[in-house]
Amino acid sequence: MPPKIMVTGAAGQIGSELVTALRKKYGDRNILATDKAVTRSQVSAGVLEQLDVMHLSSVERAIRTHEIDTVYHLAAVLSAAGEANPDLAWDVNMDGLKNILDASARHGVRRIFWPSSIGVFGPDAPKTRAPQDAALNPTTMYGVTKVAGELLCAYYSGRHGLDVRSVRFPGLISSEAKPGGGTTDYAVEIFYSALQTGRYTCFLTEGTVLPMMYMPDALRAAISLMEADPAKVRLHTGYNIAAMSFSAGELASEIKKHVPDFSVTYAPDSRQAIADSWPKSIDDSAARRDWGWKESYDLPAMAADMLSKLGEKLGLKQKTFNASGGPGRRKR
Ligand code: VAH
Repeated sequence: MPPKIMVTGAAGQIGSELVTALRKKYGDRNILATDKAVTRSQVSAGVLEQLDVMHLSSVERAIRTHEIDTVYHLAAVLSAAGEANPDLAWDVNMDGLKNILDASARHGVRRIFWPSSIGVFGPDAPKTRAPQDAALNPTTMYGVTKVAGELLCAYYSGRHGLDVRSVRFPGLISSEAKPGGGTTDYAVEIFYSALQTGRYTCFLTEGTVLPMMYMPDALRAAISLMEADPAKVRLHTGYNIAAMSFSAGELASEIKKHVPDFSVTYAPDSRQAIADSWPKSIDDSAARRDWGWKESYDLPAMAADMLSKLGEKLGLKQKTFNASGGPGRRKR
């Protein structure tokens, strides 16, 4: 019997691709895609339903009406937007999550996925291979909501027996919906600029190294964690997961292998301080051991696939971009 899944934040960077993957895997009729901001045509086409996770009664009604037994709760305010509006970040990221947990506990939801982030780490965490059990002292409101969210999920797991599962996503790179308000957004914007204008001004320094992951790997991580045998899911806070780490300059160089005339200048802004507070790489041995996590894309394979997919999406006549490194070669 396939699960009846509700996705919140379904119009966002992760949600838009996750809904497609879930519909393909479990069937369209078993996936309820919701978002706060939806257009009339999206609703009439049955693509999205309007749902504001800040309204508990609306969340309960959606779960009851559609007999939801599984929730992927993605609606959130990201790090840079959260620093610009900390109150909004707290309200959406905390009250929204608590509404999902309360409604799930009241209406028999079987399993919940909620994305944490490497934003939980602060400047005092090890910069290289930050461990699963590092002290979590974030210096952003986003990070505070992710630490508090992990603790809230663990509390509901213990107190109400909710099966809540979570990973600490690194920066995510994707070709469908653009991210909004993140510190790692540069790693998506740069691809559009390479193909559309041939030049990009990066808001982080050339040498800024951050943990990153290609969206196909992120979706596979979420779905395989949700399908893992409960006995193997030891943590109900957020599992560290990793795929690659690279600097803004290394990403620019990889793109230039395909777009030789591409030029990048670096003009760090307020997001640099956020990036500087995060680790450069992550130790994800717990996820590998407990539920078999392993990435498929490294920097060359991701860049080639991104350029190819974006070239098609933007209707640009581009040569096929051949991955210079095969998927699955681990780059740290
Ligand atoms: C952000 N993309 O930049 C998110 C992510 C690790 C970064 O959590 O806020």
